Amino acid sequence: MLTENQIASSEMLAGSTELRRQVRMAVSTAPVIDIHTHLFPPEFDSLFLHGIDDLLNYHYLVAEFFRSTNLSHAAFWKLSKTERADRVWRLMFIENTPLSEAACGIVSILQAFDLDPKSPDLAEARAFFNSRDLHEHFDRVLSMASVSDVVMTNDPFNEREMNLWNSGKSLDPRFHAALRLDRLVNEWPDAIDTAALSALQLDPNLCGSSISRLRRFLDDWIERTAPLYMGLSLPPEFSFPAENFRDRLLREVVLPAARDHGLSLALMMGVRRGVNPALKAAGDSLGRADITALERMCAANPEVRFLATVLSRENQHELCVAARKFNNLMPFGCWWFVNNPSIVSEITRERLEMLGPSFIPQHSDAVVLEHLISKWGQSRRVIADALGERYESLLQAGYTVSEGEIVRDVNRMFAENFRDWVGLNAR
Ligand code: RAT
Ligand code: ZN
Repeated sequence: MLTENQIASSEMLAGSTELRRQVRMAVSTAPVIDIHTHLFPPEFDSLFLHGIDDLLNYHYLVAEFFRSTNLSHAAFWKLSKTERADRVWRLMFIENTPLSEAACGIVSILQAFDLDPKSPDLAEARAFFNSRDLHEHFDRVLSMASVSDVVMTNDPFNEREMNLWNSGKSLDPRFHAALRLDRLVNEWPDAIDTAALSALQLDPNLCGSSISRLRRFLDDWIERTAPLYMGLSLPPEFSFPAENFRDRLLREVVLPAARDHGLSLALMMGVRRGVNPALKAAGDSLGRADITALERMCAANPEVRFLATVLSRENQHELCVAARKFNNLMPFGCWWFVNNPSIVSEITRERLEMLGPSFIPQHSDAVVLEHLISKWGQSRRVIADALGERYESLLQAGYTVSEGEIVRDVNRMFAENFRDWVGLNAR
């Protein structure tokens, strides 16, 4: 981080070409804290996804694959992972041009490793990824993407993952946990029968000591994983307050745990799960969320810090306005269906205009390690353009910025806002 003296002594940028160049440089090299991913470190064994077969099985590509094939969903899922990857490659990269953002991302990953994006098959790419030492490869990818820290999504209801936590594996210090509470909050009372909760003898109506037992369950997982925040995704119809189990679980279990442990709560709003179950993970969709529910949560819980991202393009402006009203609300990222350059550009410009540097522009949502390269590469280009535009407006208004000030602003958005929000420095 630059000192105040360094910022003050760095040269003022009075020309627009040089200004743009400096912004691109600062944004493309800034170490970023990736605040929401689905990545795991190599020591998490089969949960650590990497390489060409995992990349081509990514659900963003799978959804698009079915746009261009007559193969049935059932027949596709009967294939092995490598066979599915071969099919996706042939259809989307050989027989068609990889125009979509997800497909273009694969091209940029191959390119980054000098692999042929027009190869007739995957032999070369497989040989390359298989030959890599996992730990070295992992370090290399983080450095290529300039990612300093990775926040995982840790589901206490995922048995495979939780067995790993229980086995006491030590974690690479660049990885941080985030406790994901979807199953608990959105699937009550079905959650009672999961392996995670079945021993707790919980009452489906949350009577008796169920609430305090659930609180202890959360306390235990908070102690075990030391999460930076708790998070959950919410359907468009989420309302607050409400007369339902979700509301009680939030009010009586999750929010008190957030308060007591000083943990932020990340709300990911507007997802409709399983719209086409035949597509499995690719079958989710979106809907416009009610941002007034988020505002009421922020108003009713001033001592809790909320992170929020919204899936529908139509909600983005409302989220900016909500953040102007509540300084316990931090908008973050351009999530999933809005993580496309055209929409990231629009959202980032809107946020800069309405919130200045007081938001977190992006997270990767990477599922496979090498996604960090494609997703951050593309996001950084778009964010640099949006930010360059703002500095140019300042220049036209009569305010020159220096290289040091640009680096300070980028660093704030790419790392410091999150660090401060979740108290990462104080840990
Ligand atoms: O964006 C995605 O890749 C989704 O499939 C989900 O993982 C989503 O980000 C989530 O965290 O629920
Ligand atoms: Zn995600």
